[in-house]
Amino acid sequence: MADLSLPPDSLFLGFDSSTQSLKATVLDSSLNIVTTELVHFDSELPHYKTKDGVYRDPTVNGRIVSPTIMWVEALDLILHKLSSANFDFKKVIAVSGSGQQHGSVYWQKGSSQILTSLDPNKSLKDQLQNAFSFKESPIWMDSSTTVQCREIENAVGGGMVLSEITGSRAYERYTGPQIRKLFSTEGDLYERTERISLVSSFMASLLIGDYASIDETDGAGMNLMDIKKRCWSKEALEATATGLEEKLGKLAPAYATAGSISQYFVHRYGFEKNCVVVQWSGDNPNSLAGLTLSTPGDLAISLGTSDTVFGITKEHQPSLEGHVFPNPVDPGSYMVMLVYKNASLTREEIRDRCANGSWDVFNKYLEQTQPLNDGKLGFYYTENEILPPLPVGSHRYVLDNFSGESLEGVKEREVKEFDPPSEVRALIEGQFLSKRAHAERFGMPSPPIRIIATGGASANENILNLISAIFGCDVYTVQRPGNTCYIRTSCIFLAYSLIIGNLCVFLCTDSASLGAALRAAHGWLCNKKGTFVPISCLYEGKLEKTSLNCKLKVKAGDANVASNYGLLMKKRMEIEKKLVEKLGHF
Ligand code: ADP
Ligand code: XUL
Repeated sequence: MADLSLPPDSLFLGFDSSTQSLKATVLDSSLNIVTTELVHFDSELPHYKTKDGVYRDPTVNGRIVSPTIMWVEALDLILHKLSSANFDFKKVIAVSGSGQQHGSVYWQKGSSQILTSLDPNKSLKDQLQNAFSFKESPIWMDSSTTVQCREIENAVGGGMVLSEITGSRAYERYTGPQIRKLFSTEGDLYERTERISLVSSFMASLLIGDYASIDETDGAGMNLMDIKKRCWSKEALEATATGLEEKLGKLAPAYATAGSISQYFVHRYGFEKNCVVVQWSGDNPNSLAGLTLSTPGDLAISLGTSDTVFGITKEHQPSLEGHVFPNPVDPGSYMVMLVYKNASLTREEIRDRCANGSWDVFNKYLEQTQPLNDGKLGFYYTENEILPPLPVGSHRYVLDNFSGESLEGVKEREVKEFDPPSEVRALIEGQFLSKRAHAERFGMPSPPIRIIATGGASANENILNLISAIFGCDVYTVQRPGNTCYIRTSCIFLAYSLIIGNLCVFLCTDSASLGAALRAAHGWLCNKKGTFVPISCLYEGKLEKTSLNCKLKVKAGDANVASNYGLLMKKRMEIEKKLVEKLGHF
């Protein structure tokens, strides 16, 4: 039998360049976590003056960007932190990473030259300061490109046609509409751009000291790639901007090697020169890998800056709702996903307004209120929402005559406010009723066999209990690491956790950087074998002995409760439909 083992004593480094932080997870050859690290943008790089890692432009409705150079500085800082903790970079034989999806970076003409000749005695930041034609990267939270979305859809024959070609209709945050906006409004800067990267391929470019390809999975989040042929779509390119194909470079499969680590990192941090950099991909696709999601009946719910619901399918069925991406670890299947912009930051807003800024008080309110919230339903949007497409605003309703048993005679009445405990429950029930409703509408498993929860808010057991009650199934989370480095890293996380008002956030929940480390090992193996090998070869028969093992957190409860929630969900969707008709931006 072919040897599919990983070299003993080797390490695999995975990053997650997300909205609020850069995280790192290191796996050993038994796929156990040996160390983790984190750079929190707002607090550790305060000179950029970001809030939640971003700038919300007060002058342009919906424009949300991040300073590109901040991500560059964060990479040097996280490696410096690992180095100061005596991390042995020499043992790392492969690196990969996750990027927040859709965000884009614009390399100025001549930057390739800078990238290939980085001086290890100087910081990345000092050398790349002037490498970008646009200094601010549009990110996934941006909603300023509705005009461009409609233009692109119209040019290819409609939203459904675009979804059939690329896996999604046009979405404001998707990279194609973002590029079209910059091309139409700042044509000279667009002209001066020699390469456009996604956050994922951008970070990989820094590591290999050259332009890295966009991977086929994250590439599907651009409205530019033909999802079946996995190449740039001529129609989509033409509908977006001129001269775009050469600025995008070639696509590569997620399991491919982007290149060897550059001399910069060999000299500055002590990496081995033959350490490979495996293609980076999107954070959600890497979470899918890290959660070892392979059963079509399983659903994952990621509760981070965005909330996402995702699963796998064998078929690509075009739809006007949701997204389809190639599965980053299985060329034979797809990843399907729903995305919510009002997620952790909206939960924080209500925690701060109603629960004295404390998750403990927030949780107490969830405990002291009843399932179905006495018929109180809330819609809370602190950012323009993706799903449903509703603008910033809050809407509260009381359902008269609602017992949970039937909708007969039930009428909604709009109200101005709820008491704080009901407000907290209305928020959480509302967020997950919406996820259940849209997941069912999108054809995801109902009820799922199980849900695997991940992301910062999956540390909250009260939220996990509610997910289980609403979906009517068991809820699992990724197991926490148990090793000697745990104490050290937990101190770092403790510091960060105190900053954001919560304990133990990242000890067990970052599946995106975990998935990236796993994909580093997978890419290394594929490279060694010279062909694709199924990722399951890495953990088959020994999953429970690795840090990838999921742990049962909440057992499915009373089926009646889930069925009553089904009725509340139906009513919520009726109200949502009316709100979209009145206020929706499509
Ligand atoms: P991202 O990767 O998108 O930057 P994370 O997955 O790291 O985001 O999640 C960060 C979020 O986790 C914070 O914004 C915070 O609101 C949320 N969070 C952390 N702990 C809790 C908790 N106990 N209850 C609810 N939310 C929490
Ligand atoms: C996915 C999306 C977000 C970002 C967050 O489509 O927009 O989940 O990936 O990092």
